[in-house]
Amino acid sequence: MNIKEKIKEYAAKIDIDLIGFTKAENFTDLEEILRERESRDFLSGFEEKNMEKRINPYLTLEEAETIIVIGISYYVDAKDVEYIKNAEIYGNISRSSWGRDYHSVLKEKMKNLSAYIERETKNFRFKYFVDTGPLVDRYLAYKAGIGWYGKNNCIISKDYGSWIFISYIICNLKLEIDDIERTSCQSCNKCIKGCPTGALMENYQYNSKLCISYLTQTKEDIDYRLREKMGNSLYGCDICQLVCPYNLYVKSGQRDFIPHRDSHNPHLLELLKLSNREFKKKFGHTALGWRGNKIIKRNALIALGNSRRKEVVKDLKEYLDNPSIMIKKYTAWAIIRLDKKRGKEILDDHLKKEEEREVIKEIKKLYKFYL
Ligand code: B12
Repeated sequence: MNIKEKIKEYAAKIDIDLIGFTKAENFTDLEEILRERESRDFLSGFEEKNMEKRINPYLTLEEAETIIVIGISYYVDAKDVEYIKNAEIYGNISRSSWGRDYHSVLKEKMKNLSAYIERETKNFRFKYFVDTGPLVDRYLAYKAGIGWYGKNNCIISKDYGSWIFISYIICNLKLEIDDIERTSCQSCNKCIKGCPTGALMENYQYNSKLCISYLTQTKEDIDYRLREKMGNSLYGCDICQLVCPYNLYVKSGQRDFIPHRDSHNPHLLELLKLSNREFKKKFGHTALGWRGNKIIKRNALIALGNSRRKEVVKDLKEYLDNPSIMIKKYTAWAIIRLDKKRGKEILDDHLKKEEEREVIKEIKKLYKFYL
């Protein structure tokens, strides 16, 4: 058995669902895609900023020869999830943040796999990354034959659909490379039509600044009309994957991603009450932990504003006195969105004591927009 076969066999043994090999080289075709996105102001700002580093693997590992790409399925079977409460009063957390933080799950796999390769070869030099590395994960996955580019921008695998995380080991071993996956999306366009904010377009065009997943993560102020389209999203968005026919019959993934109790579908009013310590306990081990209590609370206020449950206005009032200006502003938005008449009464009353100019200005802006 040659070394590539051995690596594949070991990978399967440690529950790596997909593995592929591609050549380390200058990715000039990728540069075009990235420049196009940049020029249209469609990048999210969460990407690696140094363009050279994204397309030139030698800047990461001088002696790079091959990039070993792995895919791990995070699809969780319905029977393994506590009942998902659809009532508007519960928030939605996307599947990529269910269960254990995928960064640590995948890092463990990479550590294990590279230790194996180290034992089996001489002078093995390598670096591995999950999500936050300099290169473009989907591009590498595509080149290594893990899957094809879906119209929803996600890499879709024949067996696992798009519910896969990607990571890679860039190394100095010369290994036989794999073919790309020749399948491609047909003309259903369900993801493009299904995206509530129009973030997805034809020809793989995508404006990340409109993507609900981005909106739940950004610290920038969110446009009122976009807030209205966020529904009950607390972190991430799965709409363009849930509507995808390639995701209908897929194999289940690793048990690590089974969510603990209601951590995928929390009660919004309870979420608003969490202290930083309680937030850490509930979400610290998940992929959304890094975003922090305040932004997730802001998203909970947006979700409550979209809930159509007028009766929660009374529970929201206390957040107008929150020490955070952002929380005050989004509370005012939620109140007026839920109930214009009662909301105006509450906010008029609040204006009598509010001292923050930014909050006063926001309330006046809300009156102008909604009343
Ligand atoms: C920044 C980022 C985001 C941003 C912007 C997303 C985006 N699409 O750019 C935000 C916060 C919005 C986000 C959201 C999500 N993300 Co994200 N994100 C990243 C990150 C860190 C960089 C992405 C990037 O470089 N974008 C720039 C564009 C140009 O690159 P790209 O996304 O790879 O786009 C490819 C295609 O669009 C295609 N393409 C573009 N134009 C054209 C034209 C033609 C002709 C062709 C053929 C192809 C093509 O080529 C591009 C290059 O690979 C990567 C990890 C990484 N370091 O690469 C994860 C990553 C892409 N995210 C991931 C996930 C899981 C998600 C979410 C599903 C999470 C969620 N449930 O909310 C959503 C999906 C949103 C979507 N439909 O893309 C996974 C994707 C796994 C997969 N199966 O594809 C990654 C790879 C993380 C990981 N290591 O697993 N993400």
